[in-house]
Amino acid sequence: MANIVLGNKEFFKGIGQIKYEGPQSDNPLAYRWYDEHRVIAGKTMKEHFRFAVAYWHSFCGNGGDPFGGPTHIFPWDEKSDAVERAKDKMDAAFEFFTKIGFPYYCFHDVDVVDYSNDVADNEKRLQALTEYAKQKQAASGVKLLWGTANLFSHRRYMNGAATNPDFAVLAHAGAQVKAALDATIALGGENYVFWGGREGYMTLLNTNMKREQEHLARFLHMAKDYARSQGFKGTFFIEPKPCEPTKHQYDYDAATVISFLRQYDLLGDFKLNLEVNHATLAGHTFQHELQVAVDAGLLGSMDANRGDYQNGWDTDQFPTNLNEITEAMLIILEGGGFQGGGINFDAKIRRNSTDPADLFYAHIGGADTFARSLIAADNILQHSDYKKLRADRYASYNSGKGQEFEAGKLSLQDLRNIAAASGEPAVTSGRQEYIENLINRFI
Ligand code: XLS
Ligand code: NI
Ligand code: NI
Repeated sequence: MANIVLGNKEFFKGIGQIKYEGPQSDNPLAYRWYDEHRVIAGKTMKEHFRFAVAYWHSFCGNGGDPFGGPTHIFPWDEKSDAVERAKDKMDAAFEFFTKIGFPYYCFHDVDVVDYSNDVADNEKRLQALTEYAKQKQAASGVKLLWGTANLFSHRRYMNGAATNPDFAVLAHAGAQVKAALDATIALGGENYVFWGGREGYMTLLNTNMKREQEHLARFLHMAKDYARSQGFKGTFFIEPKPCEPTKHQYDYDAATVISFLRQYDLLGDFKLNLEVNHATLAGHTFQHELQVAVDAGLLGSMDANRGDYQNGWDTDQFPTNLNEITEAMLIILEGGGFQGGGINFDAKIRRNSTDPADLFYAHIGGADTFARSLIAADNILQHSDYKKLRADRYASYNSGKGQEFEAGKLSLQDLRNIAAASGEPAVTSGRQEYIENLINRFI
């Protein structure tokens, strides 16, 4: 990565390549834990995480909220021509990817270039930026972890996209997904994401839920068939979320999505992209969602962020909580890692974080949190009795009648006879506090 400034303009002036300096460093623009070459549990940190920058939060999200307009005024947003403006933004994006040293990025179609209401014109715009991105990828070595289409911001999608009661809207969603798939494939994108932000309802009073879900499944099959016909070999991910912006989103949580994929015969091509703050909105821990996906063999990728304990929104803050991420890394490590995906920072700096350096601090902190948690989780798995404590709780199923039960060799009558003969079972502690202390010992 010799040439850091790839365009003809430098957007993040005064900030160079972010390097690993080790835990003793007091340089806020250095990694203290994320050493991409360090090998943990047989893989480098770079391979474990496959960190990605989210185009939307980092280069489009302008700090606006429901109570006020933009606070982040971007120097790449000045030109009047949409394609020229988009190229400036892409220059800034690749400058950032290169300086932060992440191997991947992710985008929605409309993050890359503004869309009009003209399908053919939008295709041309995205193609122009796809060509530009190809050159930037080749020059920087940065790759596309996944692409997606934004089927939730435009007014036409207010009643849903693939689940819209109006077929004309569904057709527009199809046009957008086709173009986004073409771009993803042309850029060697490794995966393609569907987050159904408006695929749900605001009230059941006006909604035919069964028909809408059937339309969603049909739509996903069409997208998958088209991408495969164009040579796409990657994985499709569904990103669950329970609500926001809809009152109820059909892809509520991991378990709901898995049962949907099974019902509509999509398990062969689709896996899950889990997001921390979506899990907590669904009333689950992130660890719960990870475990559900791992147990089904469907942990594809993750969107990293965190919510806020005091409110119930998708606040998309950068992750900093070592305990939470260590518990997550335990599940990811034991589950064998991500299948095709990586860790996309679907997180945004705060409205009042207005220095260009803030975007760097945020990503550095996120990467260091994961790196430190990976080291802790690996140590817990290798040098503590964490796994044994859990396994021992089930020891009674390893032999004798317990084993016969697991093998399906007992009847309900047998259970009754065993209970009557063996009397009241001994009381056994779950030892939660002991295990919690054990985790803290390694952080
Ligand atoms: C919104 C989602 C979104 C997806 C991509 O809550 O997290 O950003 O990741 O469409
Ligand atoms: Ni989200
Ligand atoms: Ni997300």
